[in-house]
Amino acid sequence: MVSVEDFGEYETEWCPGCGNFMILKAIKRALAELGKEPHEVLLTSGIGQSSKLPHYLKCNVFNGLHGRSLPPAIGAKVANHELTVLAVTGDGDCYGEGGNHFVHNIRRNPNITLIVHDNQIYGLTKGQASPTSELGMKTNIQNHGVFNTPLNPLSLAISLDCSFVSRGFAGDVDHLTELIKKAIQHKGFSLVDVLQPCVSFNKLNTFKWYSERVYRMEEEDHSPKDRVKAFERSLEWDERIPLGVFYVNEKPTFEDHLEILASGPLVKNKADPEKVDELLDSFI
Ligand SMILES: Cc1ncc(C[n+]2csc(CCOP(=O)(O)OP(=O)(O)O)c2C)c(N)n1
Ligand code: SF4
Ligand SMILES: [Mg+2]
Repeated sequence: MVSVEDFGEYETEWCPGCGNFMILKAIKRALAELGKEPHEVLLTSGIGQSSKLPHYLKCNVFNGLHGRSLPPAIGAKVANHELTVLAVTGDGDCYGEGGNHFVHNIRRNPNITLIVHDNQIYGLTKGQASPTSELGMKTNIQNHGVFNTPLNPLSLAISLDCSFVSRGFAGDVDHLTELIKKAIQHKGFSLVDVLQPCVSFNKLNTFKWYSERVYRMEEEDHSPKDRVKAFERSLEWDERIPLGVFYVNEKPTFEDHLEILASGPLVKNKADPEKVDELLDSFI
């Protein structure tokens, strides 16, 4: 039986009280409750406070460039589709610098889970506006207030017909754990956007601010199969902010289209040097 302790306990560089701690806790709990062994899991990330998360649990890890958590995730998934692959990223890393990878991997639909620590700020670089920062929020750089229209990741994902779209809150670890479990179990590209207070640099979207607004969508109240309703729901913000699974659309994954994977993971194929020679010769 797998336990949370199997994923280890490490010292972090996060500020005391940061929402990242709860996301780490929820990921460990979700993996343990699903019975995933550390060696069966790969976490990829880019650059940011959020992207440090894979350093703080025991499993396979690839920490790459800013905005680039998804390319190694899909590469690894194709090489070994038996791996449980999670890309862990921040709102800047995923929706800003990595925006093109976000859009096009939704279209590809690899069977991976994307967890976005959405603190509505660039935390690591000390508090510049990110794509999800609120209009009017003042920062050291945006000292007259943010005037770029915020990006709504859920609406964007639903408009692209993303296979699984959800939102959690770092202040509700039980609910977030269940969401991450559902996202991992879903076959296809699964987005978990997590509202995560940054206690050092985002003085607007605090634990109190989120707690006063977030609510769990109940199953009888929302059907994730209805794309138009899901889109409408994704527009709810300000006074009330819904949490839960917004949209689900089961469809073939990227790996399903790759016939070569039908006989098993590529990593289990024995290398045949003669075939490599034949291939190289064919280019002469
Ligand atoms: C190409 C590139 N541009 C900019 C940076 C500087 N940089 C590093 S982390 C970061 C912002 C991270 O913000 P986010 O992804 O929201 O993560 P957080 O720290 O808030 O968790 C920036 C701008 C970089 N490392 N590489
Ligand atoms: S700067 Fe913000 S996001 Fe980064 S560790 Fe500190 S509180 Fe967390
Ligand atoms: Mg951020």
